[in-house]
Amino acid sequence: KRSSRMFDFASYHTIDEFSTGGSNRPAIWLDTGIHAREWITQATGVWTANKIAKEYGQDPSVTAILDSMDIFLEIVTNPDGFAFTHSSNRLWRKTRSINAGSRCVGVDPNRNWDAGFGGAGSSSNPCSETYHGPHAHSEREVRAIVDFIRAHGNVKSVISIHSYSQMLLFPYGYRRAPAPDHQEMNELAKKAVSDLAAVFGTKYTYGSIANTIYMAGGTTIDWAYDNGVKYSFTLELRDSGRYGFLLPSSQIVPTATETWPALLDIMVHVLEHPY
Ligand code: PAY
Ligand code: ZN
Repeated sequence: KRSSRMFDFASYHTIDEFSTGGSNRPAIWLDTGIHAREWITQATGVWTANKIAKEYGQDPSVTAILDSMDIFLEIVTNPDGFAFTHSSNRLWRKTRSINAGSRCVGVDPNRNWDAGFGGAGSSSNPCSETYHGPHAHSEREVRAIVDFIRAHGNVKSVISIHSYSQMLLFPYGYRRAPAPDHQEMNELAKKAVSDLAAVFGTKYTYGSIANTIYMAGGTTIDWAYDNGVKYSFTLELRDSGRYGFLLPSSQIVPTATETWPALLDIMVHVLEHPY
């Protein structure tokens, strides 16, 4: 079953749901494109949607996953920002919110979550690329996911897909101290990046956000983790800086193809480690 749900917000949010039945099964949440300019991520989301649908009943892991869990995938997580990267500024990152008292537009939707909100690596300046917003969950794009995950109540994994830097990251971003599940996440990440590299040799680093890329307060996966979603990861897809956000379209299929085994490793681990 592939259905979409419309949320009644000014920007509408479409979520692909992959489910073979049951009611409120344990679920995996995937999002791409929360940062508008990270075009390889929305493209990878589309490829991945097709892959999930195609492999059910073919690939034993996908079949096992969908026989007992549901997958939710939001591809264009920042629709207003994405439209703006097409119409006006290819490198737009944030939402398109009007900021009271400022001429600058937009909030960083990966600094807007209620986990270390306003902390290191976020800015209170509306003109900054990492502006955290007036309060946690001020952005409709963020609030929609918060409400969805809370209402669902059985989300076991959140995977938020960004680019670029070639990294597999996990909590925390808002503090340097290791998360309680650090060791398990580290081992899973190690396996996932090794299976990713096995496809075309693309090298990923892995570790906590704070210790691998930089400190960042108010990120998606820190909120998910602190709200009971144990398996919370962020992928930073290709490349490592040569083209950055302007990754050539010839790399879309290779990027999505190599990312798939890493996603599958995480999803299989979630299936095999119920909690
Ligand atoms: O993905 O949660 C994460 C790590 C922090 C990201 C962030 O700053 O929100 C990392 C950047 C991103 O994907 O937005 C990295 C890219 C290259 C950037 O814009 O600096
Ligand atoms: Zn990003």
